[in-house]
Amino acid sequence: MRNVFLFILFLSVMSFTYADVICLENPSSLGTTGWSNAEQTFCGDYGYVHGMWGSDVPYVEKTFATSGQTSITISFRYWAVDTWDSEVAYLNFNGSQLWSKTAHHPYGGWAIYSGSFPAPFSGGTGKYYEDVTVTTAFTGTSFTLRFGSTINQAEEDESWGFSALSISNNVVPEPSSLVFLGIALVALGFLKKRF
Ligand SMILES: [Ca+2]
Ligand SMILES: [Ca+2]
Repeated sequence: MRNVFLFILFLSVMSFTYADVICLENPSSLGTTGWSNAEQTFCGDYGYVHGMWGSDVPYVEKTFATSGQTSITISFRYWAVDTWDSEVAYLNFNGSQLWSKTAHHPYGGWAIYSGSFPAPFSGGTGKYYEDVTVTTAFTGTSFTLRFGSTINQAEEDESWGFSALSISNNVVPEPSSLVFLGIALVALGFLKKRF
């Protein structure tokens, strides 16, 4: 019997924080996603990415609804292709920079993509990316993500995009789970007195 209550207590503690997925973009089918620029590129085996864009599209945005959380976790792949020249890739969260990374060909510090991918200037060799996961404290009900790049040349020379976006909100406990925990604690105390 005591083990049962210990298990209930364990479940109650585990339920104190949990994550709800509020966005999950699958590269195999992005669909209509509501970004401020709808361009997508099919990249063979990898699937679809948002972009690719040159300096004519310096950023794209989308606003997401959320509730009840203490923080937001965002994962994505950022693509930096061809001949960036010390320009900056970034993600802004409600106007504040949450992530950034400088790129300068030949892209020290970036991962090399070996699959097929559009890279017009380099003839398919200058394909780089960074897989990013960031978490930011946030208790509001909506937020705007802005992916961008400070590149200053056309897509034929240097380009950017992103893919595989997933967002989860890290949720605070429901009052019901606190009641659950309270019952478990009282029961434990009762059992301790008995045995
Ligand atoms: Ca360039
Ligand atoms: Ca440039």
